[in-house]
Amino acid sequence: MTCRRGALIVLEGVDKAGKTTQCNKLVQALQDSGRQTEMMKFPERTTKIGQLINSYLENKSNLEDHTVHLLFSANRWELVPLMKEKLEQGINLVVDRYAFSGVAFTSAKPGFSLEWCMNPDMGLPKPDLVMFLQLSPSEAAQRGQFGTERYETTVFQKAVQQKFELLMKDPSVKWQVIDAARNIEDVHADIKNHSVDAINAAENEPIGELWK
Ligand code: 2DT
Repeated sequence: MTCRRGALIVLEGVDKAGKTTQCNKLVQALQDSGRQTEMMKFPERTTKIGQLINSYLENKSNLEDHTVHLLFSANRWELVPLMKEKLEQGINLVVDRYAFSGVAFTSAKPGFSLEWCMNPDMGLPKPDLVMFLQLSPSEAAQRGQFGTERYETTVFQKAVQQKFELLMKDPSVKWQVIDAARNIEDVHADIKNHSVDAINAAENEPIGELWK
């Protein structure tokens, strides 16, 4: 039998929705059930491009808005060979943010169309499932203060949420909205069920191309 490929599973959502916690729990649960699984996150701050992005996010440098958008995209493209290699080896990838964050965050800035923002990410490996952790701005506020990085303000996060809602209307992507206002274990159980379904469905399908 030929090796079954791994699934590409993405978690998206606004800040404070619990993405990173849930990614970690999902990876652990899938590994515990005997499925080879690894976690990735974007931006991946350790590469040369990632270091430029990190310095920008920490407000240690300024970059022109189009430029930083393209750097975020390049940061995904530079990891595509590795991602494909893992998926082809049968390893599932659980990814904390992907092109959807890229488009939602840049298009929340004045003067950026959704279309312009999507262009550089067209053709990336297409996720088999994108879960959007839904949390209202008031619920997010109850989870404490935002951090000090760029973009961590209520006004900007609301604009980002609206852009995610537009992206979720695209039927070419398999979106699943997850109610992130529940307790960690309930959210996790939901995410795990959807992920197992996606892994089973992906086995026999080739890796798709995003937005193409
Ligand atoms: P973390 O706090 O999850 O490290 O995110 N962002 C992210 C973009 O503006 N464009 C992108 O393509 C991606 C992946 C979202 C860091 C911040 O970077 C934003 C929050």
